[in-house]
Formats: sequence, C-alpha cells, structure tokens
Amino acid sequence: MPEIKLPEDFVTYPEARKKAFMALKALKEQGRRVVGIFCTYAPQELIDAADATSVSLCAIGEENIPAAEKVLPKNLCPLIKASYGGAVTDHCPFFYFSDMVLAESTCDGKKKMYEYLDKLKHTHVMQLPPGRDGRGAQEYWRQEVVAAKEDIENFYGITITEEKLREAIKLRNRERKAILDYYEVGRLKPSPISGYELNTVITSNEYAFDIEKKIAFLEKRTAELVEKYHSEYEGKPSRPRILISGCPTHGVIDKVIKRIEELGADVVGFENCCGPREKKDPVDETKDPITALAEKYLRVNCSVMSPNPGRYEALSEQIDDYQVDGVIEVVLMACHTYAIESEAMKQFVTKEKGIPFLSITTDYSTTDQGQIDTRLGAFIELLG
Ligand code: BJ8
Repeated sequence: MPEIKLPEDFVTYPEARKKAFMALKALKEQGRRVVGIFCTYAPQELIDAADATSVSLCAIGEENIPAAEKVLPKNLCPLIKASYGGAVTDHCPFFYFSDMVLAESTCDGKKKMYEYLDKLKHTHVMQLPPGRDGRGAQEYWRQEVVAAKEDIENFYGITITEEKLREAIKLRNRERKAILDYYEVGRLKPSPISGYELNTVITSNEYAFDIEKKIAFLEKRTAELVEKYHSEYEGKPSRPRILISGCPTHGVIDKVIKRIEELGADVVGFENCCGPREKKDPVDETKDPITALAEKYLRVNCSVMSPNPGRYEALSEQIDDYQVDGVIEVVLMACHTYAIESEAMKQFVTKEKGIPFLSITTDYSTTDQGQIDTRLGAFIELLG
C-alpha cells in the first residue's frame, strides 16, 4: 500500500481535539470569553473583537448520532446530527465551554436543529438570504451582521469598537494568507504534501486558539514543504491528482481522503469548506468594517445559496491551478443542496473541464467502507 507523506510531528485530528480541550479549559479558567461556531459564514472577526475566543464546535463522530436521533429525524445529514448529539451529551467539550453559539441559517436541517440547540445554550442565528444576488440581499445581510454584533455585546455587556473590528480583520486576513499559502503547496507537481495532512492540519487548526502561533506554524510548514519539493520531488513523475469537492470532509478524513491516497492518488486540493473556499477572499480593510464583513461572508460559495455560480468559478480555477486529473465529490447523506448540485457539477467537470468526476454519498459510519474503496479504486485506475 503506498505510503502517505506525513511530517514526523504529525498530529491526527482526534489528538488535536484532545489537546485543544485542555487548552480551552485553561483559557476558561482564566476567565476568557468563548463563542462556539459551526460554519464558514460565521464572521469570526466579531468574536475576536469582543475579546472572545471562537471555537469550532464538534460536527463529527458516529458516537454522537444516537443521542441526536432521539430528537432529530434519522434521515438527516450526519453533520447536523453529530453537532446536536455532541452538544446534548456534552461529548463536545467545546460546546460545554462555550458561553454562546454564533450560527447561521444555512440549510433547513441546520437551522431547525438550532432551535433545539438554543434550549441548551444561547444560540444566535444569523439569517442568511437565500441567494447572494437577490434584491436587497446585501443590505439585509449587513443588518444581520449588525444584529449579531449587538447580540454579542448584550450577552457580555460590552461594546465592540470599530478599532477592535479593524484589528481583528487585519489579523484574520494575515491568517487567511498563511492558510492559503499552505494549501497552495498542493499546486506543485508532484505534490510534496498529502491531502490527508492538508485536511487534518487545517481542520485541527480551528482548535489553535493563538492565531499568531497558528500563522507562524503554517508559515514554517509551508517553507519546509516548498524546500522539500525542490530537493526531493521536482521533476519526478506524479500520481493522479485529485480535487475534493462537496460537503465538509472532516468527518470522513480516514474513510475517504486517506483511502484515496492509500489507493494510489494524491489529494492536491479541496473545493469545500475544508479548503481555501473563503481563504482566497480577504475582508476589505479599507471599508467600514461591518460593510466589509457583510460583503466578504456573503461571497462564500455554499450550495445553500441559490443560484451558486461561485462554485463553478472556484472549481474551474482550482482544476487549472492545481493541474487536477479528476474530481471526487463527497456528499453527506441527506444533504439535499449538495446532492442537487451534483449533476450540474458532473456536467461542468466532465464537459467543460474535460476530466473525470466521481460523486460519493456517505455518512460517518464505516459500513460502506468496502463499497467506497471499490469505487475509489476503479476511479483512480481510470485516471491511470
Ligand atoms: S458554508 S458547506 S460549513 S453550510 S452537509 S449541514 S449543507 S445538509 S455543512 Fe456547510 Fe457552512 Fe455551507 Fe460550509 Fe446542511 Fe449539507 Fe449537512 Fe452542511
């Protein structure tokens, strides 16, 4: 079985979460404010500017699902069930330590789940417009950013100043740049980085609460990888290069991402929320901060937006820039918005971009691993 290229000090996602739990506990003991988030639409700068730590809440783990199914329907996306299950059972230490949750009305399942979550802990739901280009959408969403800011202020009895917002925007833009540079190592051919590492590190980094340290870590690792490319990989043959698209993959890293690489291909990029989706797009530092945040976060290319033209543009650019040989789309079971976009994505990738496309629908269980391996194996063989 081909070996996956990993750094010596590689930390798996479960290990990173365990470490983060201790770090967050220490922060709480020092009296730090903590706000939980779930989604890429969450304007983290609002939380930073409130002198609070934002933490990604657990949305993975098959063990979290049975408790959720006591309240939520079984035929719901595993990410939503694991989010609620982790919270209601206290299996998610980050939810336990959060003072409140900043959420958004993305898909129907998530927004209805938040009604139950709010009974456990104050959950502010920002109401997204159904499409980013609809009449009044921008101004409506700007008002939602204002409302979220005011709710955080009222909750903590503080004022979020413009100066604090500007500082937060600058810091998060530097973080975005460091993350983007790290992702873009995947453009090198042959890739010196494993997609398994990319997915793990970026997802684990959501638990690195010191942003300056996170930036320094990513800059160092990016420099090491570029150096490694020139000394070990440049000019050598490449394995088939895969781009991942669709739903977030942090709940299926081992089941899908790692398996693709064990079966002989390189995952070189992600066109999903585990990838550079929002990192490529900094917040405009010259504008009024609330307007700039509203504009930036409404540009996230998620299938909950209708229409969602940005996803085609992002896919097209990434296929070219990362010299991709095939796209594998991961759709979480019962995720209607990504499932519906799937046929259009297939047509776009195969007809417009002229490369093969495979869509896999799965959940967090391991019962379909054999079937997934068979499909991945056949696809990779097709790519040669
Ligand atoms: S911005 S992708 S993180 S919503 S997979 S819960 S859409 S039924 S996770 Fe997502 Fe924000 Fe979009 Fe990104 Fe619903 Fe689909 Fe489940 Fe989903």
